[in-house]
Amino acid sequence: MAQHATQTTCPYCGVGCGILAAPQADGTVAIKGDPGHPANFGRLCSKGSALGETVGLDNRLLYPQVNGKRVDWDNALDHVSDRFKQIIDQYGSDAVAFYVSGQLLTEDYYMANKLMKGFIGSGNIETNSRLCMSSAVAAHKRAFGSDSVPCSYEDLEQTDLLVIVGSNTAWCHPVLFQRITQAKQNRPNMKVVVIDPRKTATCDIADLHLPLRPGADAFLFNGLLSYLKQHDGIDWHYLEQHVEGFALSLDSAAKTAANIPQVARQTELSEEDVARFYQLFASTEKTISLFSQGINQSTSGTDKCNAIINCHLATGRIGKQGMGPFSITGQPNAMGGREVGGLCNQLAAHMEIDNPQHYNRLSRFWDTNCLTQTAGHKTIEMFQAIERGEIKAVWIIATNPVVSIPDADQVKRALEKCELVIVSEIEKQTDCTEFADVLLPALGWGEKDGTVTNSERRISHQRAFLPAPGEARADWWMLKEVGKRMGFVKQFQFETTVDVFREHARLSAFENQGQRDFDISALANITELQYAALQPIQWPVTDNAPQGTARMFADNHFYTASGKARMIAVDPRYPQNEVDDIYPLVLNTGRIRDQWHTMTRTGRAPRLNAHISEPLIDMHPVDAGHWQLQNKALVQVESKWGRMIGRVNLTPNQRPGSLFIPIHWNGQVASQARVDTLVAPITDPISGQPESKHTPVNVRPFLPRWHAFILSRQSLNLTETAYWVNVKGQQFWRYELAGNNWIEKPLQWVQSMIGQQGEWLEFSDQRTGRYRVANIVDNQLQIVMFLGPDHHLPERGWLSQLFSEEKLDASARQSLLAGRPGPGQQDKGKLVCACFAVGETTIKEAIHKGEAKSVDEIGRCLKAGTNCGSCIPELKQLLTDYG
Ligand SMILES: Nc1nc2c(c(=O)[nH]1)N[C@H]1C(S)=C(S)[C@@H](COP(=O)(O)OP(=O)(O)OC[C@H]3O[C@@H](n4cnc5c(=O)[nH]c(N)nc54)[C@H](O)[C@@H]3O)O[C@H]1N2
Ligand SMILES: Nc1nc2c(c(=O)[nH]1)N[C@H]1C(S)=C(S)[C@@H](COP(=O)(O)OP(=O)(O)OC[C@H]3O[C@@H](n4cnc5c(=O)[nH]c(N)nc54)[C@H](O)[C@@H]3O)O[C@H]1N2
Ligand code: SF4
Ligand SMILES: [Mo]
Repeated sequence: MAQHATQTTCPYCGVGCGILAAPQADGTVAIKGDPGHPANFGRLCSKGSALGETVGLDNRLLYPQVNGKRVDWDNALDHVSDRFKQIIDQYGSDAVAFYVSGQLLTEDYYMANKLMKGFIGSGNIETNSRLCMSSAVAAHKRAFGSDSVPCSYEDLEQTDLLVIVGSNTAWCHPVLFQRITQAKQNRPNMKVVVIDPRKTATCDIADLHLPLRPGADAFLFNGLLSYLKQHDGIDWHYLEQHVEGFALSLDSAAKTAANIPQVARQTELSEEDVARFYQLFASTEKTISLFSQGINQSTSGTDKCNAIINCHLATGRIGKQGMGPFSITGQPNAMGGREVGGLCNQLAAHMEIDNPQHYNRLSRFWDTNCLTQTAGHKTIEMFQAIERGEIKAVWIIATNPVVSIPDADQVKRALEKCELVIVSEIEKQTDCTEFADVLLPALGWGEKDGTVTNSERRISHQRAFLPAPGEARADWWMLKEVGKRMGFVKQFQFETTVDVFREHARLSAFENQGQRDFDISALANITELQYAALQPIQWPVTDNAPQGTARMFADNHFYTASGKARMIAVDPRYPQNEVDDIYPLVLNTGRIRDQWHTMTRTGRAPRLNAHISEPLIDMHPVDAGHWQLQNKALVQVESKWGRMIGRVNLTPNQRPGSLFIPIHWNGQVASQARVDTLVAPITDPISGQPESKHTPVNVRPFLPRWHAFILSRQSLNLTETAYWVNVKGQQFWRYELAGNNWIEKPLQWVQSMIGQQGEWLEFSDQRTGRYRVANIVDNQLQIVMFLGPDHHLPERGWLSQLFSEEKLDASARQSLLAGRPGPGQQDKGKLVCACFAVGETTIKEAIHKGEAKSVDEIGRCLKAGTNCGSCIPELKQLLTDYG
């Protein structure tokens, strides 16, 4: 494989793993971790490992379309630029907008920002990073005068105390989690504290888990600051030399979170736990606080980030090996988006709209006289302005806002109303393309070429190894073509990605002289060959640091006017919307191990769909008792903004009083499972980031007249029933269904979908309303359906396995309509290890038999956990529960 493999990067999370990808003769792609990449050193998680299953062309958007008709590129691009010009002439430049994404390559992103801010002359470019990183960005700027992430991944391995707050690293940054786990094994004195209302897989390595009251983090960190002051934990020398604002911040902490008993009440933690955390922090010099969406996605997210950063400044724990506040980015190029100024209130290369010097400098560099003078609408406001008709055209690129923006039905209304919706996509049909007047086919991962920057500021090259399918083109190419057609020929004269990258690098260097943190001047004259061979490198990359920079602020110089960092006085607040009698539960949302965002790509990979297959509502058993909900029953969840239906999963890991629902299910794969229809469109006043982790909701059982599931070798069109979910499996499709219109003749119904050929096995019990049917052709299972009046249907695991069997044996046939394996047959149970398809039952059996007493032994006898390692926390849990 090695000689044909292309060195590239994973298109999913901000860890930014290097990948070796080798297309095979049979059309598949062999995927391996790149041993030479400093983010992963050869490791990959379950999602990265399954990339080969996602590159197929079914449902790919291959040709441009205008108003539902296929057109050629010239037509499509002329249409876009003509309509933009018309709208701008009539209503001004703020009547158009771009909504883009941290999954664009830096070159795409640079182009989008240049066109909108520099030449259309509006601030109306937003990115999904508003929903993701904007609180951290705002906090960095307040504290450091620049949006700089100080640390490196290496620091995570070298630290003595890792505080993981509002991050489920085990599932969301799995390779980094493996590196941390390994470091902890190598140095058992290293301590890990996890701060999260839920007990997550990340708690697997926690010495201390603080399941705090949702939204209470700023109380906890202000309390920590008070504690440090009271216990001689402050580095006064560092403060006096390098920090401003500390007196006010310490005051504010003392006023709002004075002592441990008070903090324990505010956070609903035990005094012992709070004290243990504070003692650990106070006594450990090498400390990192790693934070993510549990902190950022909040109406006080910026303050929460600063409350964390304050504790690092107060102790001087920044800019040194193994220490610092570490905001971890989510998307593969969230960091690159920040470099190019993708948010509506930034300029490119870490410059500011309201800084006259920056404004003037960028105008000269871009050779423009219409650089936007004002920030545009932030994401939530942008879609509200679209609904009001103020914004008349929007170009959506590499993001799926109908699924991912809070108050998602509002986004639907806005797009329905919008005069001109342009969508650049790789998929033919998404919740968003349904609203498109113009569809532009983009190159996807493996086909496109450019750079991305990961969480540790490391720029890596993402390289193409597949041909462009159909007429798909790169996102940057579409943007520059529209720019040229709008009359900016000279400024959009780019031939290749390296041209774009070079301009981006030159801009970072332009009149910089150490004033701006983002500086990759050493790459400003990069040649095509050098770009093609570019190896991963951390910015700043300058003449002084030609090999890049692992750690920022090592010289204690910050990018503020005084050169000092700032502590920010934080007045902690609870979430804006609290529970009440009508909406008594807190809805928390986030991610699961094997799906990526709105599932358009991971949903293609059967092995990623097997871990958690249905829209899931995690709930504590105490709450379930109160609302009389049974495990695995269908439940309707409702907020002031919308409702959804999913399957309840009872778990003691959940905090009583709060639900957790994943963000992934979209309207193409499930009837009513877009969780963002429920989420409140309220935002942090500073960052504009929505409060996606805290919406008051209520629950009630969803009680249709019948429940069913169908497993079918061929795909079916089943989107008519009150509840439906479809899932792609290994050689089958799975349909979860429930409805109110009774199915009178179930056999005929099934036969109307797949025909009557072959052998039909049926079981029917009129009295209980239970019905089962299976169809076998040439000794192979074609379809099986279980139907009943309630959700008590057999597990789907064993039946699913039968689709991979060449021939059904006699005992499988006999047990088919029982839905359970007969003697001599094996049910693997719920999938745990995605790489080797090892199920829970198999693992439990090995544990019972004494064959597997440790994760290593499970690996030795079943292979589970030995490839990507993403399931290791679950293996450990099984060992604890059944060992
Ligand atoms: N598998 C997978 N990995 C991904 C992604 C994916 O879609 N799937 N997406 C990527 C992206 S874009 C991002 S941004 C990252 C996100 O990565 P994370 O931020 O780690 O993921 P989330 O699950 O959104 O939320 C993290 C945790 O915050 C907790 N939380 C909720 N409320 C609070 C609170 O008040 N305080 C504290 N301390 N914690 C709270 C939640 O319970 C949750 O466990 O993941 C990236 N990685
Ligand atoms: N309630 C709640 N909502 C959330 C979150 C949460 O935690 N809770 N998290 C938020 C966060 S942190 C994020 S980052 C967002 C993510 O939300 P989105 O950005 O909306 O999610 P994706 O599914 O990644 O959307 C990317 C789209 O681009 C398409 N695509 C893929 N590659 C390319 C390409 O190369 N070019 C083009 N043009 N298109 C491409 C994909 O098919 C897909 O439709 O969700 C946010 N929404
Ligand atoms: S941790 Fe997984 S999803 Fe993230 S970059 Fe690495 S392989 Fe991709
Ligand atoms: Mo994100």
